[in-house]
Amino acid sequence: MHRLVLAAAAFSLLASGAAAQELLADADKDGKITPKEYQDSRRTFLMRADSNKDGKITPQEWDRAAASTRMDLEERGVDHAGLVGKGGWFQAMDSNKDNAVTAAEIDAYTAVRFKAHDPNGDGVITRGEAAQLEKAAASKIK
Ligand SMILES: [Ca+2]
Ligand SMILES: [Ca+2]
Ligand SMILES: [Ca+2]
Repeated sequence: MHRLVLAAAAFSLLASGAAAQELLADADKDGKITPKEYQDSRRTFLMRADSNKDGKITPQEWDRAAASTRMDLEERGVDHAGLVGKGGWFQAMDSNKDNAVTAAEIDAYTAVRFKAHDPNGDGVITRGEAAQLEKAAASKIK
């Protein structure tokens, strides 16, 4: 059990659509993730890459953050750790193509992703939906 929890926590560091991280987004622990919870959690996680705190993530900052996350996950023996930060996320989030990602761009991006994670469109992601997403993400990554 302990092992499983640890693996889930490590997996949550992955910048992917994995269910573990969606569930950690559930700040008030009511079993449902609202758009605000999802966006807050993703923004907080991703903006940690902004090492000089100027409000913008540059490709260099992104690569550094992804590399340290990869190293951390590899140490813990997490599968697919080498894929962290390589999924074209930076380009996808940089909507105005100025080669920097801001908190506002992250919010815009996660608003769209949230809808994709809420297949029945009731405005919240439930644990059941998150579990389905995990399966879908796992089959895509292989
Ligand atoms: Ca909640
Ligand atoms: Ca920066
Ligand atoms: Ca930008």
